[in-house]
Amino acid sequence: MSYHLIIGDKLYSSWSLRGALALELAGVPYEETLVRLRQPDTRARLLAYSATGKVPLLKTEHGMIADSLAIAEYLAERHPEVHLWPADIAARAQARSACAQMHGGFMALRTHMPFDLSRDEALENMPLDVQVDIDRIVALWNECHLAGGQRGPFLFGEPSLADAFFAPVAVRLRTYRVNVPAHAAAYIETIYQWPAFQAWRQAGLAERAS
Ligand SMILES: N[C@@H](CCC(=O)N[C@@H](CS)C(=O)NCC(=O)O)C(=O)O
Repeated sequence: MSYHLIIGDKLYSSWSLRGALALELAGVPYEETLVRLRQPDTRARLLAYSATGKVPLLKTEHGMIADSLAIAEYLAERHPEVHLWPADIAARAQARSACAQMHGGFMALRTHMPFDLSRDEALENMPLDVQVDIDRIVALWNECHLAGGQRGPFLFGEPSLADAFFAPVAVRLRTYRVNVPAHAAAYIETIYQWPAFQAWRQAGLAERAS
């Protein structure tokens, strides 16, 4: 099998980060192509890979897969021995639920707190709907820890696809200097200590210079 991941800037593309972390969790080698976003040729370059015009994209022996959640599910199905989802069915259901909520929601957070790994500044005014999203996410993380049996610092103990999906949220909460309860702060630190994330972050910060 061979994988080719097409991503946007590591500094800015939160969905690409999710796809890359899913591949890192799977522990499989892959080729990576970075298409810089917000450039005059971005759309044409993305359309050359997929009619969706979006990243991440994963080229596989079963065709081009668009969308981070579809990529995650494909890898989980393709590499069952790795347990990208928690092994326990109840925990797995909650992990899927959390990822789906992230994938389809928290629009206020996504709109008002764009992903930027290099940011280190609070919002001047925190809109109420963003605070509502943050409060819900912090509660959701706690629910995940409970459903996962609190067997480790990641959402379901060991790193899983749920962490791939919430790593960009951890980045937003840290880079916008949001005050969060201790359990959420500990989880954000867990993400920042995760080698797979650290490698992406370092590469993202290096993009600023190029
Ligand atoms: N639902 C999609 C969202 C993908 C998405 O919106 N990606 C953004 C970058 S993070 C993109 O490709 N934007 C195209 C552009 O900026 O030209 C997923 O989960 O993969």
